[in-house]
Amino acid sequence: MTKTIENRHYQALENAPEQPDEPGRRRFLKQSVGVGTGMATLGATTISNVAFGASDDAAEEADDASDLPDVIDWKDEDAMILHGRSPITLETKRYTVGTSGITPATRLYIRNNLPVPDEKIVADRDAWQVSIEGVKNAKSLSVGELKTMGLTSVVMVLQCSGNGRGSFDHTPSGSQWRTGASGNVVWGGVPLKDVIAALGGPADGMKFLTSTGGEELPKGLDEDKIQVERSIPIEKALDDVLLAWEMDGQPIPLVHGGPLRVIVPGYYGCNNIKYVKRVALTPKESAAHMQKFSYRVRPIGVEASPDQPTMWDMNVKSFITGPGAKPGETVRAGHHVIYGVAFGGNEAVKDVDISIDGGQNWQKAELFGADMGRYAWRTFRFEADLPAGKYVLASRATNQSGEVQPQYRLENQRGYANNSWHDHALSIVVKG
Ligand SMILES: Nc1nc2c(c(=O)[nH]1)N[C@H]1C(S)=C(S)[C@@H](COP(=O)(O)O)O[C@H]1N2
Ligand SMILES: [Mo]
Repeated sequence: MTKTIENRHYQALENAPEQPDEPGRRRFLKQSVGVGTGMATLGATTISNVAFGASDDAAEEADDASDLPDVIDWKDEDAMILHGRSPITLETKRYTVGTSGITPATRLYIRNNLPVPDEKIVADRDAWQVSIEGVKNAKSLSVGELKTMGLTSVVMVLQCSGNGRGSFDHTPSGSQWRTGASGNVVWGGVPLKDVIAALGGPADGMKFLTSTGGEELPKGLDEDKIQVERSIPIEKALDDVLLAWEMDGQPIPLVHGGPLRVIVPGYYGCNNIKYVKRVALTPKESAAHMQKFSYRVRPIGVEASPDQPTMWDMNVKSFITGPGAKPGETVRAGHHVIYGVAFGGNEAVKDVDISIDGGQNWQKAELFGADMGRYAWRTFRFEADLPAGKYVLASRATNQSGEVQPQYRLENQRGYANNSWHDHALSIVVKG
């Protein structure tokens, strides 16, 4: 492997040098970001008035996803925005989300920190080995063996921590995702707690679950810096985490983590380790850079440090997906059904309010269709007569514990956790 390629991999994980501070247009909000436990409050608050209009049409047209790399040539390229080929970074276009609730594999976003492993790892899926550590009887198990130990499924929103990063004024480093680094996916596998119980239960003093990705690491670099490894609290690990081999009714495609993936319902994407080769209960969080310094929520200009909140549980969020979200789409004056998706984060969504005037007036939307459980997103609809004119359609979700989607995002260096209803509003023009 050449030096250039190594450097590129390294950079991808390190997320490139950070942008200098851009004073003046920052809004630090006193609000919970909904990540981690004991979430801190960041900075003081000044809300400046920004112009409404969150249309992402122009940007979508700029990122042509035709001629996709072989390993993902089965993706529905018309539905995708390509942010990067190496490592692969692919987003779902907002208007293609659909109204039946599930994200088909062909339209699910992709985020890889390192090159996708060779196809040979899915040639014999049942032979894939995962080392289970930090239990009384540590052992390496094959996927075939896991399949004899238990079975469950969960519908879950998979969402990248940086989803919505494209709205931040300070242009945080990383992919400029709009709404589409998210999808609602059915996963099938074995409850991790059943596997742990079968191996004698947790060893003494364990406080975290640390999972390691099975990518081959570029040689000559510090492993701790590039290893894809994340830790989550052991309470979550022993609750509803899965070791999954199936996605949307099929073996997990290679790019999405087949043969085996850790699924942490309600937590951000980065915790759902693909091609998992090691699942360990540990006394401490991983010492890998990805755990210690990446995915830390910190004020703009502040260095990353392990005492900052990490991207664990997701916050409440929703976005409208139509009508009018498709570039060039004509919306005619008359009766319309406005629709979208809403999710509660680490718990179920309770309500969605809709505004057609940029947040001045709100009315209840109706949750419709299949309720796929607390970790899934829920489709919502709202009927309105829309005379010709300009509209700013906004949605604002509330979850079961009463957490409401805020008007403004929490400003932070890396552009994580954006659930601002204002940033996700959709500007449409209705023609007579
Ligand atoms: N092994 C491994 N697991 C990984 C990653 C990775 O690069 N390697 N990326 C993580 C991140 S940041 C996200 S957002 C999700 C993306 O999952 P997807 O590509 O299936 O959509 O996978 C997570 N798990
Ligand atoms: Mo991510």
